[in-house]
Amino acid sequence: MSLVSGPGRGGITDARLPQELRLFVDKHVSYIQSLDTRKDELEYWLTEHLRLNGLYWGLIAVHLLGHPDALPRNEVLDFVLSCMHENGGFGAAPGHDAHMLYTVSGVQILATLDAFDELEERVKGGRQKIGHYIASLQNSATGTFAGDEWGETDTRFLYGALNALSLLGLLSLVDVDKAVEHIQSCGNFDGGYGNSPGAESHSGQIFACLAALSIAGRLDLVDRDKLGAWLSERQLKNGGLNGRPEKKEDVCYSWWVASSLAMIEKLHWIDGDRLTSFILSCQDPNLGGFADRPGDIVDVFHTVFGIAGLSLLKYPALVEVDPVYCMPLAITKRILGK
Ligand code: 3PZ
Ligand code: ZN
Repeated sequence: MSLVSGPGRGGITDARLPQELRLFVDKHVSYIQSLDTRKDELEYWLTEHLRLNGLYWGLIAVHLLGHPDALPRNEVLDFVLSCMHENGGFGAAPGHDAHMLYTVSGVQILATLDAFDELEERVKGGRQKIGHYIASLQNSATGTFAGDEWGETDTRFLYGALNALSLLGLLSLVDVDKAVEHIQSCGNFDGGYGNSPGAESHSGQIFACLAALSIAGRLDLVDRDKLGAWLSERQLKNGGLNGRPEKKEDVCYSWWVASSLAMIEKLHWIDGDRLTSFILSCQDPNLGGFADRPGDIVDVFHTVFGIAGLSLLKYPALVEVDPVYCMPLAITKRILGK
């Protein structure tokens, strides 16, 4: 049975779907809403160092589920701006040090809320400040980006920088050509990419490198057949995808691998129905949310990437996701004029 077409297919909450093919939309929305109301629980404070990222993951999840107003816009906006520093960077929570990863989440949330004008009203020159913070993290000799002023570089930071700067309309603040050269130097003979020249190919790094090349308009540099073959070998018998050879399947790789395949127009090289079934089997039908694999404990990270994976696979009634930004496609189109 095809999951994406054919007569008589109902919506996502269609009770006629067999239990194992249903997406528990309302459960997932309440799970995400509950994350911010459990402040008396230890886990809430243990994850404080992830708060702004967690908010981005939750916000994107409810948008893709078709419930964009499930989180209170004004509170979200106040919280994001309370994480912003004078230098334009964002921390994970108020009082936490600024870092590239949180700054990217901050920009993605502001973009999703269509709040760049409010940013300017509340922080004079806010967009430029953020842009200059990100640009200050580029090494002009190598094209790479550090996560913070202390140094360590990572292709995830390079991708994050191009992601946020493109949404801000400020890509011209950095040396995109040098960044592209660095990505090329991370390419391997198997068609994939690693975190640094010579490092083993890994799906997470491949996603970061492809998405960065896409933003730079340089997907022409990719060996699509070779990379598509490597990526499609990530699908295991149970339908799930792993991050590299010999590793276990994990719902988040449904996103890193499938979005990479989508960017090179090879998503049809994996079995979408079997991947859909695997992702759905990772839901918690009672609490809501998705785990890394069936039976494990759910978290907001695997929840957004599970839902985003289903969206790429055109699961009925989900909002279409942009494989490069992991945001609703309608929003990135509005901002980037695609
Ligand atoms: C998870 N981070 O380093 S983390 C993350 N992982 O901040 C968030 N799949 O304790 C959550 N593994 C859960 N909520 C896990 C984000 C990691 C990825 C770990 C993971 C996911 C398997 C082991 C790195 C974007 C941003 C960050 C990452 C990847 C992509 C952890 C472990 C690590 C982290 C957080 C919690 C389970 C949630
Ligand atoms: Zn995972």
